[in-house]
Amino acid sequence: MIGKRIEEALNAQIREELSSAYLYLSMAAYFHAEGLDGMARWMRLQAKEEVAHAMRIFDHLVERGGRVSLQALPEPAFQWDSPLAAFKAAYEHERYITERIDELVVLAREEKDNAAFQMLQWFVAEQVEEEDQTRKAVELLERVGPDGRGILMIDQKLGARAG
Ligand code: OFO
Repeated sequence: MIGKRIEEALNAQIREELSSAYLYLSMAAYFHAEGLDGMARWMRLQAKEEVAHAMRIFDHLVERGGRVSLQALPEPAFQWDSPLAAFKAAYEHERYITERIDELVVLAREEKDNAAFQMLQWFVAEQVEEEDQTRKAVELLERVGPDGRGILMIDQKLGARAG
């Protein structure tokens, strides 16, 4: 059986993961509207990954006799000034999610909840990848600046992300 504090914190993290999916879907819609279908595809895949992250925690709660309680999601931003601004926002968002995961790890330790602690180790590793991917996209976009041809090349590159 899972403790109340961990149960509440994991439910809050389900909301964070689904909020991430919502944010990235909004970014996908923005990229489609800009004619950047490769970046849109990247974001759509990312949104799917975020739903899978939420489901990992969902399943953990179910398996341990906890109660999943879904919460309202904040409305994501609708528009960004440029592809660079969108990917910067994605990178900042991932840094924020890493902080949330780190706090959960501390809580699991405090509560001596080894099962949650172990489950969260997957997320610790995943966040390294999430930050790395978004930071690399930011670096590429910074390198080309406002050059349209460069942006189209990055669009193609990001659109080739494995699904
Ligand atoms: Fe779930 O890793 Fe991104 O937010």
